[in-house]
Amino acid sequence: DPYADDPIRHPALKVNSQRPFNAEPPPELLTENYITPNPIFFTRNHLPVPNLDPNTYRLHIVGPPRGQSLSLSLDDLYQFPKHEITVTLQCAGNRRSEMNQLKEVRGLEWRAGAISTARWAGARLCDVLSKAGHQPCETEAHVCFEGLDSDPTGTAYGASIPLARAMDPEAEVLLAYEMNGQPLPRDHGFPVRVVVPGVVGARHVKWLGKVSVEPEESYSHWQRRDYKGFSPSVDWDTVDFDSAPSIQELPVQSAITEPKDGEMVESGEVIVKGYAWSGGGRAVIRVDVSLDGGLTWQVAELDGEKQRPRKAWAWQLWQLRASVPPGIKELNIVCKAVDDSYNVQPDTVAPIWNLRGVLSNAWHRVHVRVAP
Ligand code: MTE
Ligand code: MO
Repeated sequence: DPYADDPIRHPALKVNSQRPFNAEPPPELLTENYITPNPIFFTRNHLPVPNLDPNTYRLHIVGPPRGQSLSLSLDDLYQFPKHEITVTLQCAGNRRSEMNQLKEVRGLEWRAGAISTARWAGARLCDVLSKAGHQPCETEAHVCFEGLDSDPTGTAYGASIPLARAMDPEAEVLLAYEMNGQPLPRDHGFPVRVVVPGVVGARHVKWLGKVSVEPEESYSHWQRRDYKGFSPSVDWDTVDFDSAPSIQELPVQSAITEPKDGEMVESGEVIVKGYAWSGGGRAVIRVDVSLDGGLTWQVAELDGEKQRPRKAWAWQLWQLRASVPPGIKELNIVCKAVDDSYNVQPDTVAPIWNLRGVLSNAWHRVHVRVAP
């Protein structure tokens, strides 16, 4: 069993698959803290978790023709200026289960918990690439990452991001060795992972082994044959993965974490809680909540670390206290967020349905009954 050496996990996690391990925190725990505690941070593994020795660990940075390749120990990585930022990480498949309800999609049945937030610390990728002699370049190029996890054929997890993002100090792409002040937990990439603020989880390569600059995107399955969006009309017989760009920055997202679907709430007043986030450093400027399925709206209170313009890498938690007039027997609670480009979420799933169930960001809906 290649998974026999996987780490022990927190019992509160809702497991979507054991081997490889994929799990999300229950919604009410997800928004209990602005910073997600490491043991309940959602986990998305495609392969067995490698067990890496920090003393012999080396990160291989391939240099350009007139530069130098680097083989960095953890101590070498600690010599670069330490950069710490709060970043929300979201899987492209977050909320896939809602797409699957409409029409079958292929993928893990994530509910709204394939998203979490941590303080990440490490070396900036641009500093390490510069040390190897790389420069921002005008022609299009990509930084390819390879994980040290691999399948039985020896194929490693891999992904890439554009060189322009990697070399931009303002984009704050990290080679992270700390998560919430601790060494990375094994499930989250020990000893080193990539953190690409504002970008889909799939590019945040864990157990990082190799970084290279290439004229083309990574040839990895997960860059080229997955994590792409398609029209609702495309099915598995007609899909052409080369026709769509890889997902990088994610669209605006929000979800309700309390109350839970199907719950009974007290009459008089209801407290609705949730999270909201947008990709590409776009800040969430507002969350609208409806208790009547979208007929009328109230503006929720936002809470969390103040985000910098163009660098809003972390989510906002939100809350709404609303009165429930007597006689109301049920509530159709809906939330939708707006980001600082005034991007909004689509009201229903059907027009964004896609065969892989990614980018599921329709208005989030929760139905509750009201206690008499
Ligand atoms: N990196 C490696 N090496 N192997 C993986 O399976 N999964 C990716 C990414 N990096 C993955 C990886 C995906 S799809 C996501 S959403 C994030 O890791 C999840 O990170 P987390 O498990 O720390 O939440
Ligand atoms: Mo993912």
